[in-house]
Amino acid sequence: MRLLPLLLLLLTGCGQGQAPAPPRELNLYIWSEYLDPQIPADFTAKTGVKVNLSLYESSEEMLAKLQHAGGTSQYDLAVVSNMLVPTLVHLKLVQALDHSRIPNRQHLDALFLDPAYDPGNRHSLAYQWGTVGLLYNQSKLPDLEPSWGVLFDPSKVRGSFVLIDEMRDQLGAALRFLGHSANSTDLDELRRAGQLVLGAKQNARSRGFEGGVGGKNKVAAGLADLAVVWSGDALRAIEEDPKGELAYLVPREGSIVWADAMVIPAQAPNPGAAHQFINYLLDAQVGAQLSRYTRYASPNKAARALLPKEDLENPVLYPSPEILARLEYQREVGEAVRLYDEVWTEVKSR
Ligand code: N2P
Repeated sequence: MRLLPLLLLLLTGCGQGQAPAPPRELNLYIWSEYLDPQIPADFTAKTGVKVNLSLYESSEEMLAKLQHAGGTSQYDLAVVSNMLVPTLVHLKLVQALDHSRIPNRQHLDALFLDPAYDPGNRHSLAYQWGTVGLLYNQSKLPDLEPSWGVLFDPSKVRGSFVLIDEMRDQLGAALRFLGHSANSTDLDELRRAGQLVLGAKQNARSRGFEGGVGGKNKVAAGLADLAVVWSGDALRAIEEDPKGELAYLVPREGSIVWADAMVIPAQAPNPGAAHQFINYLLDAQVGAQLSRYTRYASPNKAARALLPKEDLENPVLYPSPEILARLEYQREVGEAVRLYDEVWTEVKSR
């Protein structure tokens, strides 16, 4: 046998007696209620790659999982807050993307191409974006003041409330209430923000911290009157509420606009399938289907062109210029993350 055919045979794995290729699987690590189950089902039907979902409820939980020994070899793809991308790169927890396998990345908005948090999109591509705000029951709190004071100023607290178990978002809300940046790196500002969150936690009306969709579920079930939540989860609760009593607001002191990104963990067992699924999610149709389900804003302009007008005009999904002016884009804070960790641990442990 000549060398070339032999090589081909070895490379393509079609030799006689060769074991059949193992079934291809994709392990996806993602926030809960953040993917239309029909999307992985269609992807499997199309490609034969089975998608297994592992869910998480907070960035702290996700980071701990990836940092744990062997953590990065458990998943092929993760959807994470984009402000954490520099940290994940720095800690070598993610691998560079092969852009040649993701032609659909061209559908992303210019805003999400070559972003400051990941120059050249070397390690990440955008998934969805949204805001941090308050989901509340209008019949229980008819004239709710649009202020973070309803959590942090005891004289303004009206109903029972749930805090969000996400360090940067919850401390960010307190920082904004104090008139500071949600990206503050000032120890005194952070300490004061921590004291406010601790005060809220210890308030008799507090129903504690919930990660992910927990706060939204408590308000939807009538177990709390308001909760710090993300816009898409809020909108899903509002749209699913049979009584039409729920509403979402962005407090007047301002809040956070965040975005999530897709990354491939460093030791992903099947990076090929991960690239394939990223490209699939960035398809215009699939991207539109994704945002129709999650009720978050799409960073994909080709997908947005397919979304209904009511969605594009819904200020919970796409904040009006007036609301946008009060929002601050969440950024990585470098070394100061230690201060956040310290203050947060203090708040959570007391
Ligand atoms: C969806 C979670 C949204 C992620 N349930 C917030 N970064």
